[in-house]
Amino acid sequence: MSATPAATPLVSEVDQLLQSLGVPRAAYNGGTLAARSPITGEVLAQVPQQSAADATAAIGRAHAAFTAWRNVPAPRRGELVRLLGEELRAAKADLGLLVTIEAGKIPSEGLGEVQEMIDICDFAVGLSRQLYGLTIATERPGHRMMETWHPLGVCGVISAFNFPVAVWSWNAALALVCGDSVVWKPSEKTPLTALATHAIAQRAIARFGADAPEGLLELIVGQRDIGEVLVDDARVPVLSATGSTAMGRAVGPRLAARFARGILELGGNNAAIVAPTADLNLALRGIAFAAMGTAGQRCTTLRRLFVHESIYDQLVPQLAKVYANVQVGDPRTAGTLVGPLIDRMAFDGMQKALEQSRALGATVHGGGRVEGVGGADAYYVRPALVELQKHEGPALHETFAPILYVVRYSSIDEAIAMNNAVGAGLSSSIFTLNVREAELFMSAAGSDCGIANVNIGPSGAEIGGAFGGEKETGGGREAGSDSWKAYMRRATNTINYSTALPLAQGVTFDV
Ligand code: UN1
Repeated sequence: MSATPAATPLVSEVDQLLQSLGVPRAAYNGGTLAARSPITGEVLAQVPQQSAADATAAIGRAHAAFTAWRNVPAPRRGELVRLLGEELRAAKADLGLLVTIEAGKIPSEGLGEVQEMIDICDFAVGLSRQLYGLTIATERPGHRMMETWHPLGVCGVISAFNFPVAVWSWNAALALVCGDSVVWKPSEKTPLTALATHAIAQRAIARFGADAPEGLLELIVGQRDIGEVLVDDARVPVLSATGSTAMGRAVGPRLAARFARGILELGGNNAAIVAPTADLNLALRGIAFAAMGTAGQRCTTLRRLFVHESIYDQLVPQLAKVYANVQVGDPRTAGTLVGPLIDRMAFDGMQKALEQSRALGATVHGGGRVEGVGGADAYYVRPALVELQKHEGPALHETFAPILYVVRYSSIDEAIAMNNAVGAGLSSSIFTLNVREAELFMSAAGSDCGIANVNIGPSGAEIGGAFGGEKETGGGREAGSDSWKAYMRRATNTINYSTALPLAQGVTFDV
């Protein structure tokens, strides 16, 4: 057992927040997982961790819950998600602040993350009356064909530190209306926001009443071993996993070995093209948010910028000025736009990528540690703008930090080819007022990513669209559009209401 952290102002504030959010003190005291704030680097709480056996037991409870929940009518299931949305609205300020403290986001982004949870709840409530299947024309007289969508089972969710609560909600809100139960393993870097979200969800369940079985929403806090239990348990037919491509490479084959569905949301190496006709003022603002927002720690963060040679010398010096002046610091300080990196590992990874860039002869603006904010274990950096002669080296891989690589291009085909010339395929964008370029970029021969935007950056998607990407991003889709189908199983039904038995394809079989 570890000691309770010393009661600094931040520790006391977090304790008060967790109390007002309804988290029992036993859930964040006396355990072995140190929950930290990247703002100061200090330990906020000692969270008890679950073992592999605990995880298996949680899956057992969730599986039992599923067998009851699947029989509750979908619109009634939607009512639970409506209550969850209500509870999230009531808790928005506190949970948003806790996201700021535990993940280091500026307040508008902390609150925005909770808003994203509320949005997906609203979407899922409507969806609970729209889980439509097709009716299908049959070739046989006196027959009817249709498809029905049924609940699938326990949905596992493994989420990352950078969207510590929204990613759970994209999955949980859909899974719940689809008739599935959920077992959630949050990042070990952000257990407190997970505990708070779990408490909020339990309030919704309590208000909903007896139709919600025990075990419907399970939370397991701990290390990789309990994630592996979720990956391997045959009672988990669908697993949503958000994290690195390396994690996906480990998870994907194990899911495939037991024919489970993976909703994989892995790395991104997102690019933007700035074309000769671009509205440069708008592009500048779009690039700044997409590349520096969330301190470069979104999977949709803009990491590569392709600037047409005719405007390079106009745009890039302006961008360098924005990079030099953006306020880096404690996210709670007014005016701060760039908060801390999550931890030392992120800082080291960033410095390594910058060294590799320098070795290639790149011009590096910024990128150094900002001293004098937080403590020795807090890592603040000035975002880096890296002018590369060629599209090469560290630009070809995701580094989860605020580094924007800039490369010149001369033809749109060359720019699109560079956009597509990396392993990841999550998000992309083009700034142009030329409709031919915009349409080409979004066409079959254009960007190969799951998200392709025009005149906005690659990050900050709304929940209404399907979210996810191709290639090494893993192919999963979450949130809006028809992403719900991954959480259900489809049955095709053929009904014969005649007295004859005509066979399909003209086959005869007279006995
Ligand atoms: C993530 O970084 O894991 O599109 C998700 C966005 C956010 C979601 C990011 N709505 O940037």
